[in-house]
Amino acid sequence: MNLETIIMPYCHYNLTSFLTSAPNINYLPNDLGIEIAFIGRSNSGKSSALNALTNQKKLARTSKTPGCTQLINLFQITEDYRLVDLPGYGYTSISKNLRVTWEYTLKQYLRNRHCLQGLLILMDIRHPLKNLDKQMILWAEKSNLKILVLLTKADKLTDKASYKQLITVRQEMKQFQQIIEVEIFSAKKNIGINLLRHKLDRWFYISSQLKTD
Ligand SMILES: Nc1nc2c(ncn2[C@@H]2O[C@H](COP(=O)(O)OP(=O)(O)OP(=O)(O)O)[C@@H](O)[C@H]2O)c(=O)[nH]1
Ligand SMILES: [Mg+2]
Repeated sequence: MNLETIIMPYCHYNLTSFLTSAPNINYLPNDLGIEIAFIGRSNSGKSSALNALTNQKKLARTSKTPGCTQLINLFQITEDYRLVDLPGYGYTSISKNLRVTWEYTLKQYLRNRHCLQGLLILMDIRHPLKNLDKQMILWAEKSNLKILVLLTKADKLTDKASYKQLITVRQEMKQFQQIIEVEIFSAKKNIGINLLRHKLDRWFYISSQLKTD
């Protein structure tokens, strides 16, 4: 066990509870503490990943119909640590106006929310790295956010095909400035969940240390 493992506080993700919802960034709670957000295309499995992480079936609403999450939903792990479930982007069945407005809201959120420290970018393992995914990575890099890409619904592919996609996406990440980690994930089959918990522990810990310096 290394020193970091000993001193790093462990977050009790299973104690996470709903805090509030906001239609846009003007309605968010005070910009204090530390936030980590789940972002990704509509239907990529953001809300399901949050439920798997917190080991709660119905904390965030999920649906097989894309566009299920329509508000910025905030959940608190502790008073200072929050998880944010964002509506998905790239959902073609809503009006172009609504889509553009939402994409603008996301940009504002990534750019102006100071307590936002990390972004989990979820992509369906069968359709990774669409243009809007790349756009989010570029915005996140501009705001100096920590980034982890999760290739979701890995249970839909064989192990071999999942691994092949993982290698391909890791290779494609080299086009970005920072080193971006990519992992395989499945909320359904509990793949990658402990790894995600460790990653978040680390992000919350590092961010809280930076804030107190
Ligand atoms: N097979 C499989 N299905 C999944 C997994 N994760 C999510 N799903 C399914 O994918 C659909 C969308 O999941 P959500 O978690 O609602 O996706 P979302 O990204 O929050 O969607 P929006 O809120 O609409 O943007 C649901 O039918 C889920 O049951 C997974 O790991 N494996
Ligand atoms: Mg959702």
